[in-house]
Amino acid sequence: MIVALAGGVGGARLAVGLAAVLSPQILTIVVNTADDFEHLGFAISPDLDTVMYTLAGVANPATGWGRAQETWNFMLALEQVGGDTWFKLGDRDLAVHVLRTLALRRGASLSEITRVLATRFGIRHPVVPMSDSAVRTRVKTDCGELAFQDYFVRRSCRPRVEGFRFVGSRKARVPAVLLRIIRSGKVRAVVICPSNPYVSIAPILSVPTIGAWIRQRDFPVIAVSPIVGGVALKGPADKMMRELGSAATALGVVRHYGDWVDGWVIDHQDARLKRVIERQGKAVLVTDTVMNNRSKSTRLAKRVVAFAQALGSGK
Ligand code: FO1
Repeated sequence: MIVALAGGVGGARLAVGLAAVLSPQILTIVVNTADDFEHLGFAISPDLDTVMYTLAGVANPATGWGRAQETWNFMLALEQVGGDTWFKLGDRDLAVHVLRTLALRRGASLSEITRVLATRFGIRHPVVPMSDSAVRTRVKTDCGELAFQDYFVRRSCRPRVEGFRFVGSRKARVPAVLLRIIRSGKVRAVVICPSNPYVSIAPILSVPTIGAWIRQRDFPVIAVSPIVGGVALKGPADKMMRELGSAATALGVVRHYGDWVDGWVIDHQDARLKRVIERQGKAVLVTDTVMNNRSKSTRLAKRVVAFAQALGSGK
């Protein structure tokens, strides 16, 4: 079995490629839920929805979040009656927020409603939240500590980041399906998708059972660098790295993750870093990591899986 850890857009795109290459019996996608929040009475799970919509082929290609062919009548009507419209909820997108909120209110777990929704979107691969209980990213900034969506959307990632807390991670309730996979001893590799190391991947690793499992692993962990040519392909990862004193380079990401990762996948643009990363004791695969269409996602996924298998046989 192969487990992929995914957050927002970058993670979703590699998840699509992995799902094209691996069967639902082999691949499980574990998704960050620390961006989740309650808004207008809805339980919102942005990264679960980005992964689900992207796998289903209905994600908005421009923004990476929300639905394609979206309309905004609800937002317009809400604005006319003085509602909060800083966090945009499209008319199609609303359907998932309503069903998830209703299910949670009736006592279903987040992993259960995620499984039901993914099935209804025709997704066959397991998409599993990292926790069925609330874990919330708090962003420490020069404007004080902010809730994640306040920092990310309302303030457009402008505040200077000083650190993060993942409130609730210590007592996070790992979904049963993920516990079974962890305890099965059948996992042959973990793939860390090119998501934001600080606010997409770190929250997943902060869940004690998941973090301990990966630390004591007997399989290779492969990570695809979210930084290409010194910039994040999407989102604030490079800005966060600079603000936290890391070099916003593929090497900076390697150093940031440290000994969690055995093999690194970096883009051709960063090929000059291969040797210095190998000197950190890592295996390195240099390839095209820019996934601007599904066939490139699939091609990258094929190479990542082959890389993982090569490292696994050596382990
Ligand atoms: N991101 C924005 O920058 N502006 C928005 O108005 C916005 C709305 C939104 C609605 C649903 C959803 O699932 C995601 C949404 N996002 C929006 C993206 C979201 O903040 C990010 O996807 C994650 O939290 C970080 O990956």
